[in-house]
Amino acid sequence: MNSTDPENPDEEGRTEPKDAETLIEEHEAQLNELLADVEGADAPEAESHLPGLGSGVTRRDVMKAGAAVGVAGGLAGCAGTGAFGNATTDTESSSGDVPDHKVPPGEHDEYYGFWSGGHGGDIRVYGIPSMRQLTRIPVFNREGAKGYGYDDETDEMLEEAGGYTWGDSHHPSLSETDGKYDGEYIFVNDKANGRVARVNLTYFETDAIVDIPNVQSVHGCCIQSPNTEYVFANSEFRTPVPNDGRDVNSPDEYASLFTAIDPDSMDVLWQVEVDGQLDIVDSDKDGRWVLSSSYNDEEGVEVEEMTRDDRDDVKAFDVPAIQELVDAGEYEEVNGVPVIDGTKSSPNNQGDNPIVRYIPTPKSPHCVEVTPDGNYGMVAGKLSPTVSIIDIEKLATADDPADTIVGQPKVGLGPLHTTYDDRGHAYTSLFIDSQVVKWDIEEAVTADKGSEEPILGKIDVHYNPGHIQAVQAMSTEPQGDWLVALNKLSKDRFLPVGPVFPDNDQLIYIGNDKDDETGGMELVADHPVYPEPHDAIFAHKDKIEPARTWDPADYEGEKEFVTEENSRVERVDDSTVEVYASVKRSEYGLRDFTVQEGDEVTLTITNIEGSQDIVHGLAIPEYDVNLALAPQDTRQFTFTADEPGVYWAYCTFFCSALHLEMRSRMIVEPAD
Ligand code: CUK
Ligand code: CUA
Repeated sequence: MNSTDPENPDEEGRTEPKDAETLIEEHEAQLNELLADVEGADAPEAESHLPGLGSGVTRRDVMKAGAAVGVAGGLAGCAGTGAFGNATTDTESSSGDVPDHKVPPGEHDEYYGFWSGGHGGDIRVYGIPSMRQLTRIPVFNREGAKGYGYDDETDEMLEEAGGYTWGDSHHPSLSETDGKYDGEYIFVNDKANGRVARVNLTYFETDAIVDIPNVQSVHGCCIQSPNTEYVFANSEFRTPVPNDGRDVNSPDEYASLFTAIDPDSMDVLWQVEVDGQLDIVDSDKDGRWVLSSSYNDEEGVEVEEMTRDDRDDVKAFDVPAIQELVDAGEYEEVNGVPVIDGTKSSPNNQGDNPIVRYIPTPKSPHCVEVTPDGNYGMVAGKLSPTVSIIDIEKLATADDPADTIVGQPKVGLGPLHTTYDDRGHAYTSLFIDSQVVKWDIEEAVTADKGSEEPILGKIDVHYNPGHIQAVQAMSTEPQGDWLVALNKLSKDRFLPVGPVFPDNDQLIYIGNDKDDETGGMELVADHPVYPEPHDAIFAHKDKIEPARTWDPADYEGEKEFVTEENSRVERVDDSTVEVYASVKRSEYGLRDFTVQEGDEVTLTITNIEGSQDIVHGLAIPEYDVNLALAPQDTRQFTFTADEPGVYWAYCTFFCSALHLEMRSRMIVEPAD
């Protein structure tokens, strides 16, 4: 429907497809209509060509929507148009040196970076500043290379968490102790199926997934600072609660829920129903307030309704007050979960101490990120060119929630996400302008709302950044040297690879404060990325202590550690066989094993090697068996031997000069 011209249907009622140019124009017109302006700010003339792309390439080609609105800073290197004029001088200017981001062979990066994989469903681990990919941790996705989702344990975990074949991971959050990353866990949401997973950072492996009742889509996800007492998850899509067929045609009755999860048991503790919608979430640094951004407080079901109003409410949840109500039994139970009424008219929100404060914020904002000192929550305007600064201390005292907004700098078009250095600066991604803007937080609090005074500089990125993240900015220990812009589009920056382009993560050095057009920010590297990470979180290498081999004590009582001596076949009954085998370079504890056609076979395999980096696999062709066994690890695989014959079990990791010879023979004897 959308791609045809409704004016000119042919004789069969079909219409001509619109050409590409028309589609772009329509998209721009739609955006321009929605983009809110800040009073008194003049829009500069839009540039019609982009630098570096050649004269044939127009702004439209890189989807810089908003021609009529103008582009703050212009496009030609963003220098000197005066659109953000009045750039203030930072007095802490340093020498201007940028350290080498290339890490020499054999040396290590200074930081770990954990990227969400988007609808790839995984977490990707990078070294910063080299941007080398170190590994990937499958989370919501099955992954042959790590045998994840194949062995009984991970297969059952995925099945019990709904049995979906994929997930959409957006927001990784590192566990904290005293506001500092403690290197224990990453928690991450699944936007696609309303789940939250926990990744164990000792083994770099997903160890729990909770399928959250009463919600459809979990977008925002964060831990509670400073001590990870809860994990919070926001349902983005409003649905009937419970979504069992009731109220399907009454969108007024749909709801969004704020969910609290116990990080140890991964049980859902309670939920809070709100008016409007919920989106991205971040915790203060004192264990009291949790802020949620929101678009679509209109409670619309179509885009025109969702973007109708000039304001949406940021919701501030008073977590201890909610916990008190739960403890006192003041809730309704839905699908086994205590659900608290946090709507505006709820008795829980009358009087001086509401459990949810609704803070009106312009316009369909995209996120909220709390400053490392815990003083402010920054809400990027998306359709408003501003960031709203919420003073967290005022949440408890302000009579009018609107009074908690203590600053609103005008930063540029399409602000989405904000991150921080260790020197009082904020950095905000500008999706439409394709820039990162650096600004001074305290100056933005003292300046008039809508002022560009706090802007220190802007740097072009390529193109359309979503999240940006600086090193350790989500903890109380920001480092202030590196920042990554996770750009959604790469356009012509890399060799073409067919119609699906890589994203482009760009590394920017932010350690220098300079009085120039970028405020000292310097672009140092482009990095093509498989689609489609949304966010990343970085920790100093000293914060993470991965194991080099498994500790069998960690699975004692659950799985047998199989030695060479006790490798064996045990018949349990007429149709059940247990096979136990060790594995080492270059042999399995059993050179062959025999089962009967129709048997249910459980393999228990232990890698008895003690040396780090010696991983073995066990694959059985035509039986879809795929185990990956790190040193000292034991895995199980259960299957039915329903096809008689000879099957060569082999090792999938090239582990020694006799790797190819490293086999075992499974003989399935035919039933009579
Ligand atoms: S959302 Cu994707 S760019 Cu899921 Cu954090 Cu902003
Ligand atoms: Cu073990 Cu190859």
